[in-house]
Amino acid sequence: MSFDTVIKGARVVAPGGVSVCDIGIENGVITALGTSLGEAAEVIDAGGLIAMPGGIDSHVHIAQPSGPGVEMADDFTSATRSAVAGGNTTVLPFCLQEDGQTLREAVAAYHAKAEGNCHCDVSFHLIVKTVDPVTLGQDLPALIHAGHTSFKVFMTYRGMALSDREILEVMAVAREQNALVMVHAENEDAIEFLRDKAEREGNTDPAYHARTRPVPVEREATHRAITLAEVADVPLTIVHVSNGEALEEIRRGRARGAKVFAETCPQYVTLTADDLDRAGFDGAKYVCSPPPRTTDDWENIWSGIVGGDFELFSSDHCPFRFDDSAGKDVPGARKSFRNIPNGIPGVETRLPILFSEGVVKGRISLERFAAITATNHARLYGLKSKGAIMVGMDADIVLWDPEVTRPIQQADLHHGSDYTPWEGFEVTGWPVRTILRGRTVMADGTLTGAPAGGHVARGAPEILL
Ligand code: DUC
Ligand code: ZN
Ligand code: ZN
Repeated sequence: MSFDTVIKGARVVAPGGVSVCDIGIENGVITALGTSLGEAAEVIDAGGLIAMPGGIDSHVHIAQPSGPGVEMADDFTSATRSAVAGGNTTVLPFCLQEDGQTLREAVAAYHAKAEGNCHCDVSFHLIVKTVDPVTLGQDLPALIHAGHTSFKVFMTYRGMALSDREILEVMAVAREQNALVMVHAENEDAIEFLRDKAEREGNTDPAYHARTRPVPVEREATHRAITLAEVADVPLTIVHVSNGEALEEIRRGRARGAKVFAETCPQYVTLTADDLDRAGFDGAKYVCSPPPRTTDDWENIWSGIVGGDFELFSSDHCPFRFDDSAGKDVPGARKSFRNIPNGIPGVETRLPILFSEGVVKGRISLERFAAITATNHARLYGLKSKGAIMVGMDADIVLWDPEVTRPIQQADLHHGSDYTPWEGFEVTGWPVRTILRGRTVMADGTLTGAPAGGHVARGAPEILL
Protein backbone atom coordinates (compact mmCIF):
# COMPACT_ATOMS: atom_id res chain seq x y z
CA MET A 1 0.00 0.00 0.00
CA SER A 2 1.31 3.48 -0.67
CA PHE A 3 0.43 6.75 1.02
CA ASP A 4 0.76 10.44 0.34
CA THR A 5 2.30 10.87 3.79
CA VAL A 6 3.37 8.64 6.64
CA ILE A 7 4.12 10.13 10.06
CA LYS A 8 6.56 7.73 11.66
CA GLY A 9 7.29 6.86 15.23
CA ALA A 10 5.29 9.42 17.23
CA ARG A 11 3.46 8.63 20.45
CA VAL A 12 -0.04 8.81 19.01
CA VAL A 13 -2.90 10.00 21.19
CA ALA A 14 -5.95 8.19 19.77
CA PRO A 15 -9.41 7.50 21.22
CA GLY A 16 -8.32 3.95 22.09
CA GLY A 17 -5.25 5.08 24.03
CA VAL A 18 -1.66 6.22 23.55
CA SER A 19 0.83 4.10 21.57
CA VAL A 20 3.89 4.51 19.39
CA CYS A 21 2.83 3.87 15.79
CA ASP A 22 2.79 5.29 12.27
CA ILE A 23 -0.02 7.28 10.69
CA GLY A 24 -0.79 6.77 7.00
CA ILE A 25 -2.51 9.58 5.10
CA GLU A 26 -4.12 9.60 1.67
CA ASN A 27 -6.05 12.47 0.10
CA GLY A 28 -6.08 14.38 3.38
CA VAL A 29 -7.64 11.53 5.34
CA ILE A 30 -6.12 9.11 7.87
CA THR A 31 -6.25 5.70 6.18
CA ALA A 32 -3.99 3.55 8.38
CA LEU A 33 -2.56 3.36 11.88
CA GLY A 34 0.11 0.76 12.60
CA THR A 35 3.71 -0.15 11.94
CA SER A 36 5.58 -0.88 8.69
CA LEU A 37 2.78 0.77 6.74
CA GLY A 38 4.65 0.86 3.43
CA GLU A 39 5.70 3.40 0.82
CA ALA A 40 4.86 7.08 1.04
CA ALA A 41 5.60 10.13 -1.09
CA GLU A 42 6.44 12.02 2.11
CA VAL A 43 7.77 10.54 5.34
CA ILE A 44 7.73 12.67 8.47
CA ASP A 45 10.09 11.37 11.15
CA ALA A 46 8.28 12.07 14.41
CA GLY A 47 10.42 10.04 16.80
CA GLY A 48 10.37 11.62 20.26
CA LEU A 49 7.28 13.70 19.41
CA ILE A 50 3.65 13.33 20.44
CA ALA A 51 0.92 13.25 17.76
CA MET A 52 -2.36 14.75 18.90
CA PRO A 53 -5.54 15.62 17.05
CA GLY A 54 -5.13 19.16 15.74
CA GLY A 55 -6.53 21.64 18.22
CA ILE A 56 -10.12 22.73 17.69
CA ASP A 57 -10.75 26.06 19.35
CA SER A 58 -14.51 26.36 19.44
CA HIS A 59 -14.52 29.85 20.95
CA VAL A 60 -12.72 32.61 19.08
CA HIS A 61 -13.65 36.07 17.84
CA ILE A 62 -12.31 37.29 14.52
CA ALA A 63 -13.04 40.62 12.78
CA GLN A 64 -16.13 41.01 14.94
CA PRO A 65 -17.89 44.40 15.05
CA SER A 66 -16.80 45.91 18.37
CA GLY A 67 -18.48 49.29 18.68
CA PRO A 68 -17.71 52.79 17.48
CA GLY A 69 -14.01 53.46 16.95
CA VAL A 70 -12.90 49.99 18.03
CA GLU A 71 -11.51 47.40 15.67
CA MET A 72 -10.59 43.86 16.47
CA ALA A 73 -6.86 43.19 16.07
CA ASP A 74 -7.27 40.07 13.94
CA ASP A 75 -8.72 39.45 10.54
CA PHE A 76 -9.11 35.90 9.28
CA THR A 77 -5.55 35.80 7.95
CA SER A 78 -3.82 36.80 11.16
CA ALA A 79 -6.14 34.91 13.53
CA THR A 80 -5.82 31.62 11.65
CA ARG A 81 -2.06 32.15 11.21
CA SER A 82 -1.84 32.45 14.97
CA ALA A 83 -4.13 29.43 15.40
CA VAL A 84 -1.98 27.05 13.33
CA ALA A 85 1.21 28.35 14.95
CA GLY A 86 -0.40 27.30 18.24
CA GLY A 87 -1.24 23.79 17.02
CA ASN A 88 -4.86 24.30 15.92
CA THR A 89 -6.43 23.00 12.73
CA THR A 90 -9.98 24.34 13.16
CA VAL A 91 -11.43 27.41 14.84
CA LEU A 92 -15.05 28.39 15.41
CA PRO A 93 -15.50 32.18 15.36
CA PHE A 94 -18.73 33.98 16.20
CA CYS A 95 -20.68 35.78 13.52
CA LEU A 96 -22.24 39.00 14.84
CA GLN A 97 -24.67 41.21 12.93
CA GLU A 98 -23.66 44.78 12.17
CA ASP A 99 -26.41 47.31 12.86
CA GLY A 100 -28.97 47.11 10.08
CA GLN A 101 -27.85 43.66 8.91
CA THR A 102 -30.00 40.56 9.09
CA LEU A 103 -28.39 37.44 10.48
CA ARG A 104 -28.27 35.93 7.01
CA GLU A 105 -26.58 39.03 5.61
CA ALA A 106 -24.08 38.91 8.46
CA VAL A 107 -23.20 35.29 7.70
CA ALA A 108 -22.77 36.07 4.00
CA ALA A 109 -20.44 38.96 4.89
CA TYR A 110 -18.46 36.67 7.20
CA HIS A 111 -18.04 34.06 4.50
CA ALA A 112 -16.72 36.80 2.21
CA LYS A 113 -14.20 37.93 4.85
CA ALA A 114 -12.98 34.38 5.45
CA GLU A 115 -12.94 33.04 1.90
CA GLY A 116 -9.39 32.35 0.71
CA ASN A 117 -7.84 33.86 3.84
CA CYS A 118 -7.81 31.01 6.35
CA HIS A 119 -4.73 29.03 7.34
CA CYS A 120 -6.91 26.50 9.18
CA ASP A 121 -10.49 25.33 8.76
CA VAL A 122 -13.23 27.53 10.19
CA SER A 123 -16.91 27.19 10.98
CA PHE A 124 -19.13 29.97 12.32
CA HIS A 125 -21.30 30.03 15.42
CA LEU A 126 -24.04 32.65 15.21
CA ILE A 127 -24.75 35.34 17.79
CA VAL A 128 -28.45 36.03 18.19
CA LYS A 129 -29.00 39.62 19.29
CA THR A 130 -32.27 40.33 17.46
CA VAL A 131 -35.24 38.23 18.40
CA ASP A 132 -38.00 38.85 15.87
CA PRO A 133 -40.24 36.69 13.68
CA VAL A 134 -37.85 36.80 10.70
CA THR A 135 -34.83 35.76 12.77
CA LEU A 136 -36.69 33.02 14.62
CA GLY A 137 -38.89 31.77 11.82
CA GLN A 138 -36.69 32.15 8.76
CA ASP A 139 -33.04 33.13 9.26
CA LEU A 140 -32.13 30.78 12.10
CA PRO A 141 -33.76 27.68 10.56
CA ALA A 142 -32.16 28.41 7.16
CA LEU A 143 -28.73 28.99 8.70
CA ILE A 144 -28.94 25.86 10.86
CA HIS A 145 -29.88 23.91 7.76
CA ALA A 146 -26.78 25.36 6.03
CA GLY A 147 -24.53 23.98 8.78
CA HIS A 148 -24.42 26.75 11.41
CA THR A 149 -25.73 24.48 14.12
CA SER A 150 -24.85 26.50 17.22
CA PHE A 151 -25.55 30.00 18.45
CA LYS A 152 -24.66 32.20 21.37
CA VAL A 153 -26.95 34.41 23.39
CA PHE A 154 -25.84 37.05 25.87
CA MET A 155 -27.27 37.87 29.29
CA THR A 156 -25.02 40.94 29.50
CA TYR A 157 -24.15 44.00 27.39
CA ARG A 158 -26.83 46.57 26.53
CA GLY A 159 -27.93 46.00 22.96
CA MET A 160 -26.86 42.36 23.08
CA ALA A 161 -28.46 41.00 26.25
CA LEU A 162 -31.68 39.10 25.68
CA SER A 163 -34.55 38.95 28.16
CA ASP A 164 -35.44 35.59 29.69
CA ARG A 165 -38.44 35.38 27.36
CA GLU A 166 -36.25 36.05 24.33
CA ILE A 167 -33.75 33.40 25.41
CA LEU A 168 -36.61 30.92 25.71
CA GLU A 169 -37.80 31.80 22.19
CA VAL A 170 -34.29 31.17 20.84
CA MET A 171 -34.04 27.91 22.78
CA ALA A 172 -37.35 26.79 21.28
CA VAL A 173 -35.87 27.20 17.78
CA ALA A 174 -32.79 25.22 18.84
CA ARG A 175 -35.02 22.43 20.12
CA GLU A 176 -37.12 22.40 16.95
CA GLN A 177 -34.13 22.52 14.59
CA ASN A 178 -31.67 20.37 16.58
CA ALA A 179 -29.09 23.08 17.25
CA LEU A 180 -27.12 23.99 20.36
CA VAL A 181 -27.44 27.21 22.39
CA MET A 182 -24.37 28.71 24.05
CA VAL A 183 -24.85 31.23 26.85
CA HIS A 184 -22.73 34.10 28.13
CA ALA A 185 -23.97 34.10 31.72
CA GLU A 186 -23.60 37.41 33.58
CA ASN A 187 -26.46 39.51 34.99
CA GLU A 188 -26.48 42.83 33.12
CA ASP A 189 -28.68 44.77 35.57
CA ALA A 190 -26.44 43.85 38.49
CA ILE A 191 -23.33 44.82 36.54
CA GLU A 192 -24.81 48.12 35.48
CA PHE A 193 -25.80 48.90 39.07
CA LEU A 194 -22.26 48.23 40.28
CA ARG A 195 -20.63 50.03 37.35
CA ASP A 196 -22.71 53.19 37.83
CA LYS A 197 -21.91 53.18 41.55
CA ALA A 198 -18.18 52.73 40.91
CA GLU A 199 -18.11 55.59 38.44
CA ARG A 200 -20.12 57.86 40.74
CA GLU A 201 -17.51 57.23 43.40
CA GLY A 202 -14.69 58.06 41.00
CA ASN A 203 -13.48 54.46 40.66
CA THR A 204 -12.66 54.14 37.00
CA ASP A 205 -9.39 52.14 36.84
CA PRO A 206 -9.24 48.85 34.86
CA ALA A 207 -9.39 46.93 38.17
CA TYR A 208 -13.03 48.02 38.50
CA HIS A 209 -13.92 45.92 35.49
CA ALA A 210 -13.45 42.84 37.69
CA ARG A 211 -14.92 44.47 40.80
CA THR A 212 -18.15 45.33 38.99
CA ARG A 213 -18.52 41.79 37.58
CA PRO A 214 -18.18 39.78 40.79
CA VAL A 215 -18.81 36.05 41.12
CA PRO A 216 -22.51 36.28 42.19
CA VAL A 217 -23.31 38.09 38.94
CA GLU A 218 -22.03 35.07 36.99
CA ARG A 219 -23.36 32.48 39.44
CA GLU A 220 -26.92 33.85 39.29
CA ALA A 221 -26.95 34.07 35.50
CA THR A 222 -25.53 30.56 35.20
CA HIS A 223 -28.31 29.23 37.41
CA ARG A 224 -30.92 31.17 35.40
CA ALA A 225 -29.57 30.02 32.02
CA ILE A 226 -29.72 26.38 33.15
CA THR A 227 -33.22 26.91 34.51
CA LEU A 228 -34.38 28.40 31.20
CA ALA A 229 -32.86 25.44 29.34
CA GLU A 230 -34.77 23.09 31.65
CA VAL A 231 -37.98 25.00 30.94
CA ALA A 232 -37.34 24.85 27.18
CA ASP A 233 -36.10 21.27 27.47
CA VAL A 234 -32.90 21.84 25.50
CA PRO A 235 -29.22 21.12 26.04
CA LEU A 236 -26.96 24.16 26.39
CA THR A 237 -23.32 25.14 26.75
CA ILE A 238 -22.25 27.61 29.41
CA VAL A 239 -19.20 29.26 27.89
CA HIS A 240 -16.18 30.77 29.66
CA VAL A 241 -16.91 29.58 33.22
CA SER A 242 -14.56 31.47 35.52
CA ASN A 243 -15.17 30.32 39.08
CA GLY A 244 -16.20 27.59 41.48
CA GLU A 245 -19.67 28.93 42.33
CA ALA A 246 -20.78 28.99 38.68
CA LEU A 247 -19.30 25.51 38.27
CA GLU A 248 -21.30 24.38 41.29
CA GLU A 249 -24.51 25.53 39.55
CA ILE A 250 -23.54 23.41 36.56
CA ARG A 251 -22.92 20.39 38.77
CA ARG A 252 -26.31 20.89 40.46
CA GLY A 253 -28.07 21.27 37.13
CA ARG A 254 -26.53 18.06 35.88
CA ALA A 255 -27.50 16.26 39.07
CA ARG A 256 -31.11 17.25 38.25
CA GLY A 257 -30.68 15.79 34.78
CA ALA A 258 -30.13 19.00 32.82
CA LYS A 259 -28.00 18.54 29.69
CA VAL A 260 -25.55 21.33 30.44
CA PHE A 261 -22.08 21.43 28.94
CA ALA A 262 -19.30 23.61 30.28
CA GLU A 263 -16.35 25.46 28.83
CA THR A 264 -13.43 27.12 30.55
CA CYS A 265 -10.34 28.94 29.29
CA PRO A 266 -6.64 29.45 30.18
CA GLN A 267 -7.28 32.85 31.78
CA TYR A 268 -9.32 31.22 34.56
CA VAL A 269 -6.44 29.02 35.71
CA THR A 270 -3.51 31.37 35.17
CA LEU A 271 -4.62 35.03 35.64
CA THR A 272 -6.29 36.78 38.57
CA ALA A 273 -8.26 39.97 39.16
CA ASP A 274 -5.02 41.43 40.57
CA ASP A 275 -3.65 41.46 37.02
CA LEU A 276 -6.24 44.13 36.20
CA ASP A 277 -4.71 46.24 38.95
CA ARG A 278 -1.29 46.48 37.28
CA ALA A 279 0.44 49.85 37.23
CA GLY A 280 -0.57 52.56 34.82
CA PHE A 281 -3.21 51.41 32.39
CA ASP A 282 -1.57 47.97 31.94
CA GLY A 283 -4.51 46.32 33.71
CA ALA A 284 -6.43 46.90 30.43
CA LYS A 285 -4.42 44.02 28.94
CA TYR A 286 -6.31 41.59 31.18
CA VAL A 287 -9.86 42.88 30.68
CA CYS A 288 -12.16 40.07 29.61
CA SER A 289 -15.60 38.92 30.65
CA PRO A 290 -16.11 37.16 32.93
CA PRO A 291 -12.95 38.54 34.52
CA PRO A 292 -10.12 36.44 35.91
CA ARG A 293 -10.80 35.65 39.61
CA THR A 294 -8.55 34.31 42.41
CA THR A 295 -6.02 31.53 42.88
CA ASP A 296 -8.71 29.67 44.89
CA ASP A 297 -10.85 29.77 41.79
CA TRP A 298 -7.96 28.35 39.75
CA GLU A 299 -8.17 25.30 42.02
CA ASN A 300 -11.95 25.12 41.64
CA ILE A 301 -11.66 25.28 37.86
CA TRP A 302 -8.85 22.68 37.85
CA SER A 303 -11.09 20.37 39.85
CA GLY A 304 -13.62 20.59 37.02
CA ILE A 305 -11.00 20.09 34.31
CA VAL A 306 -9.51 17.09 36.06
CA GLY A 307 -12.81 15.64 37.25
CA GLY A 308 -14.66 15.82 33.93
CA ASP A 309 -17.07 18.71 34.53
CA PHE A 310 -15.62 20.68 31.63
CA GLU A 311 -16.09 19.23 28.17
CA LEU A 312 -14.32 22.17 26.55
CA PHE A 313 -11.13 24.11 27.08
CA SER A 314 -11.19 27.04 24.62
CA SER A 315 -9.27 30.27 24.31
CA ASP A 316 -12.04 32.90 23.99
CA HIS A 317 -9.50 34.63 21.73
CA CYS A 318 -10.90 38.15 21.44
CA PRO A 319 -7.98 40.30 20.35
CA PHE A 320 -7.58 44.05 20.62
CA ARG A 321 -4.51 46.24 20.42
CA PHE A 322 -3.47 47.76 23.73
CA ASP A 323 -2.43 50.91 21.93
CA ASP A 324 -5.88 51.33 20.41
CA SER A 325 -8.05 49.82 23.09
CA ALA A 326 -6.45 51.69 25.88
CA GLY A 327 -6.52 54.57 23.81
CA LYS A 328 -6.29 57.20 21.46
CA ASP A 329 -9.14 57.11 18.99
CA VAL A 330 -11.94 55.82 21.14
CA PRO A 331 -14.15 58.52 22.65
CA GLY A 332 -13.89 58.30 26.43
CA ALA A 333 -11.12 55.69 26.36
CA ARG A 334 -8.77 55.73 29.32
CA LYS A 335 -11.43 57.71 31.22
CA SER A 336 -13.13 54.59 32.58
CA PHE A 337 -12.87 50.81 32.62
CA ARG A 338 -16.32 50.92 30.97
CA ASN A 339 -14.71 51.84 27.64
CA ILE A 340 -12.06 49.12 27.52
CA PRO A 341 -13.04 46.51 24.92
CA ASN A 342 -13.67 43.16 26.58
CA GLY A 343 -11.31 40.48 25.40
CA ILE A 344 -7.78 39.15 25.29
CA PRO A 345 -5.76 37.31 22.63
CA GLY A 346 -5.05 33.61 23.25
CA VAL A 347 -5.65 31.29 20.30
CA GLU A 348 -1.90 30.59 19.96
CA THR A 349 -1.20 30.05 23.64
CA ARG A 350 -4.24 27.96 24.71
CA LEU A 351 -2.68 24.57 23.93
CA PRO A 352 0.84 25.22 25.28
CA ILE A 353 -0.59 26.60 28.54
CA LEU A 354 -2.84 23.57 29.09
CA PHE A 355 -0.15 21.11 28.01
CA SER A 356 2.33 22.62 30.44
CA GLU A 357 0.02 23.33 33.38
CA GLY A 358 -2.13 20.25 32.83
CA VAL A 359 -0.15 17.40 31.28
CA VAL A 360 3.43 18.25 32.30
CA LYS A 361 2.40 19.10 35.87
CA GLY A 362 0.57 15.76 36.09
CA ARG A 363 -2.96 17.10 36.51
CA ILE A 364 -4.42 15.52 33.35
CA SER A 365 -3.55 12.69 30.96
CA LEU A 366 -2.71 13.09 27.29
CA GLU A 367 -6.09 11.53 26.47
CA ARG A 368 -7.99 14.09 28.56
CA PHE A 369 -5.93 16.86 26.95
CA ALA A 370 -6.97 15.64 23.48
CA ALA A 371 -10.61 15.34 24.56
CA ILE A 372 -11.00 18.86 25.94
CA THR A 373 -8.92 20.60 23.27
CA ALA A 374 -10.22 18.80 20.17
CA THR A 375 -12.41 15.68 20.34
CA ASN A 376 -15.24 17.09 22.46
CA HIS A 377 -15.33 20.32 20.43
CA ALA A 378 -15.82 18.27 17.25
CA ARG A 379 -18.51 16.04 18.71
CA LEU A 380 -20.47 18.71 20.55
CA TYR A 381 -20.48 21.13 17.62
CA GLY A 382 -21.10 18.61 14.86
CA LEU A 383 -17.71 18.48 13.10
CA LYS A 384 -18.18 14.88 12.07
CA SER A 385 -14.84 14.27 10.32
CA LYS A 386 -12.59 16.02 12.84
CA GLY A 387 -11.16 15.84 16.35
CA ALA A 388 -9.57 12.40 16.60
CA ILE A 389 -6.65 10.44 15.17
CA MET A 390 -8.70 7.60 13.73
CA VAL A 391 -8.96 5.89 10.36
CA GLY A 392 -11.48 7.76 8.22
CA MET A 393 -11.00 11.13 9.93
CA ASP A 394 -9.45 14.24 8.39
CA ALA A 395 -5.67 14.15 8.84
CA ASP A 396 -5.71 17.16 11.19
CA ILE A 397 -2.72 16.45 13.40
CA VAL A 398 -0.34 18.42 15.60
CA LEU A 399 3.11 17.16 16.55
CA TRP A 400 4.36 18.22 19.97
CA ASP A 401 7.86 18.45 21.33
CA PRO A 402 7.07 17.60 24.96
CA GLU A 403 10.54 18.50 26.25
CA VAL A 404 11.14 22.06 25.15
CA THR A 405 10.80 24.77 27.81
CA ARG A 406 10.36 28.37 26.74
CA PRO A 407 8.69 31.59 27.86
CA ILE A 408 5.63 32.87 26.03
CA GLN A 409 6.67 36.10 24.33
CA GLN A 410 4.76 38.55 22.18
CA ALA A 411 7.77 38.68 19.85
CA ASP A 412 7.21 35.01 18.91
CA LEU A 413 3.44 35.12 18.41
CA HIS A 414 1.53 35.53 15.16
CA HIS A 415 -1.68 37.32 16.21
CA GLY A 416 -2.59 40.92 15.44
CA SER A 417 -2.58 42.11 19.06
CA ASP A 418 0.38 44.12 20.27
CA TYR A 419 0.72 42.16 23.53
CA THR A 420 0.05 38.82 25.19
CA PRO A 421 -1.35 38.62 28.73
CA TRP A 422 1.10 35.73 29.28
CA GLU A 423 4.33 37.62 28.53
CA GLY A 424 7.16 35.72 30.26
CA PHE A 425 4.94 32.80 31.36
CA GLU A 426 7.14 29.71 31.11
CA VAL A 427 5.77 26.58 29.47
CA THR A 428 7.11 23.10 28.79
CA GLY A 429 5.92 21.52 25.55
CA TRP A 430 5.29 23.28 22.26
CA PRO A 431 3.56 22.35 18.98
CA VAL A 432 6.27 22.00 16.33
CA ARG A 433 4.27 20.91 13.29
CA THR A 434 0.63 21.44 12.33
CA ILE A 435 -0.89 19.27 9.62
CA LEU A 436 -4.21 20.28 8.05
CA ARG A 437 -5.98 17.58 6.05
CA GLY A 438 -2.61 15.93 5.37
CA ARG A 439 -0.72 19.07 4.43
CA THR A 440 1.91 20.63 6.72
CA VAL A 441 0.81 24.21 7.34
CA MET A 442 3.27 25.09 10.13
CA ALA A 443 6.73 23.72 10.89
CA ASP A 444 8.95 25.01 13.70
CA GLY A 445 6.92 28.17 14.12
CA THR A 446 6.92 29.06 10.44
CA LEU A 447 3.85 28.93 8.23
CA THR A 448 4.60 26.82 5.22
CA GLY A 449 2.30 28.08 2.51
CA ALA A 450 -0.70 30.03 1.31
CA PRO A 451 -3.95 29.81 3.29
CA ALA A 452 -5.24 26.25 2.83
CA GLY A 453 -8.21 26.32 5.20
CA GLY A 454 -11.86 26.49 4.30
CA HIS A 455 -15.31 26.74 5.82
CA VAL A 456 -16.82 23.55 7.21
CA ALA A 457 -20.58 23.08 7.39
CA ARG A 458 -21.49 21.30 10.59
CA GLY A 459 -24.02 18.62 11.45
CA ALA A 460 -26.22 18.26 14.50
CA PRO A 461 -24.60 18.49 17.93
CA GLU A 462 -23.75 15.20 19.59
CA ILE A 463 -25.15 15.35 23.10
CA LEU A 464 -22.24 14.04 25.13
CA LEU A 465 -23.98 13.56 28.49
N1 DUC B 1 -17.62 37.27 25.71
C1 DUC B 1 -16.88 36.51 24.99
O1 DUC B 1 -17.22 35.36 24.76
N2 DUC B 1 -15.72 36.95 24.49
C2 DUC B 1 -15.25 38.23 24.70
C3 DUC B 1 -16.12 39.12 25.41
C4 DUC B 1 -17.32 38.51 25.96
O2 DUC B 1 -18.06 39.14 26.63
ZN1 ZN C 1 -19.06 35.80 26.17
ZN1 ZN D 1 -15.90 34.94 23.53
